[in-house]
Amino acid sequence: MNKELLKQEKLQNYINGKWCDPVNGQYADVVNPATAESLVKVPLSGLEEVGSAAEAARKAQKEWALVPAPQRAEVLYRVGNIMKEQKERLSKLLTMENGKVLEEARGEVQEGIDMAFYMAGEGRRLFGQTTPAELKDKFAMSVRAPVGVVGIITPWNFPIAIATWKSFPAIVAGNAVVWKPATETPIMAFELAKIFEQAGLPEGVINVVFGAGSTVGESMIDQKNIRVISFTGSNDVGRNIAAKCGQKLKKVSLEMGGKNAVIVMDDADLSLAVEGILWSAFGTSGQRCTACSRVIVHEKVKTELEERLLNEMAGLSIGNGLDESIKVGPIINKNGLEKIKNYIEVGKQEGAKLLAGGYVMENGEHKQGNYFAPTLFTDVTPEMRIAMEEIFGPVVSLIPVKSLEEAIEINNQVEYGLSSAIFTSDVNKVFTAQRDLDTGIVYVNAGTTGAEIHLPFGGTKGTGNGHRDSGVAALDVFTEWKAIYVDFSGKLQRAQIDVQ
Ligand code: UN1
Repeated sequence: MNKELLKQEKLQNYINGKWCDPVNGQYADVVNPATAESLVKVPLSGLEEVGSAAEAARKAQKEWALVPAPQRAEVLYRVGNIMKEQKERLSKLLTMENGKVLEEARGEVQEGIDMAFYMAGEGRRLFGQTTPAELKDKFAMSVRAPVGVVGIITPWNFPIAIATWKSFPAIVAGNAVVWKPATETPIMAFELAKIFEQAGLPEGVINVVFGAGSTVGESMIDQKNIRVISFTGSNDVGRNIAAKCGQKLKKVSLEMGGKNAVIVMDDADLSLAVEGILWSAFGTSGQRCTACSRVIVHEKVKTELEERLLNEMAGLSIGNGLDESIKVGPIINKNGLEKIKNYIEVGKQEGAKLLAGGYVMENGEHKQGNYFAPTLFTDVTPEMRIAMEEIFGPVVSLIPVKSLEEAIEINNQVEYGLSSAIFTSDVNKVFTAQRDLDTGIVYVNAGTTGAEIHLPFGGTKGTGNGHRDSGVAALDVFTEWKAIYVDFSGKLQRAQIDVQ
């Protein structure tokens, strides 16, 4: 690791404002997926740290909730400014630990900066409502109250942006946080904790515990003090968290997979559609929840779209994202690579036609890292597994259709509902699609990725459990509504009874 970018050889947990080594002395290697180089060691903490973090958070939260929200927000303004100053360094570190190309890494850090300023603004809003009471000389209002201590569990594919989506609204709303980042990409978490420290966030308001889901994550669910779990990650893990939190009546917000489609109608601007598909399918090597993994194309333009896509795909440069000429970076690890490889076999066996890619790149400059060639299947039918299941890699399946109705039906028949997109020049089709596409995010004449932070982020069906990250909606996860009645009549007035 370049010492100018990161001095530490071993990361530490951040608990109650102190940096500490894991009690059990255990670590894992953090590996650059582009080069297989070991970057740093990450603690594999045990239950003890989770207990200390939850206790520190419980104590800190009491004081923090009493700090006026506009003052809490001042910390976030400082966090945003420090992130801005450090944007280039953070982006490089992000590319090194996650593999996404530098341009996208800068975009992700920017997403965090945007979130800092947006949520800092909430410090002067956090709106509740006043409403007339039904009785004379009585006042009624609702306010947002912090829930207390919140647990956040964040994934490796957006290690800083998603952390900001969850921690910033939690903090501005007066909560304290226990945070378990993904062990594949802990450097962003370590850096963000340092930024919180530098910005003057009181000790214990955020606590970072590095470790595995099966120990640290599970133990967070067991902590009595932790009242909310906000999770982004795989469907299996999310279901397990929801079941366990259900037993304990813990609030849980889940953001999971997607099987997002771009619909291309016969009246679409095909050049634009090709650009949108390339960007949303192969950007981040397809490792976004929002990545396009299906293209539902009108049969009249199918052949032309295939040709154009193949042409453009041939020009994609694949390699180490620190090199600015590279467009597609590596896959996060060998398991990810293996999963994608298996889906290629599944697709072939199901009878889909492989037009491009479909293999691990292992020669020359691709020897060291985990690279998968951008892949295009065609003549895919909606029932095939490659058209239904999340692959999380640079693999796109083309499904031909005869009409908009059929396209929408196919879009909606998967178990996920995160993002969808339509390319068309017909305004009637635009409005029909935006009404009928059953996803939490809909794009018109753009690909399936690129959500902005001030809008709600999340999806329907198997993508989540009804909550949203980002935007004002995020505050619903991290606050409880409190209804307050003030009777200034000086006498007992009974609601529903003493009304004349
Ligand atoms: C994710 O993949 O989980 O909309 C997050 C987007 C990004 C966030 C993706 N702003 O593609």
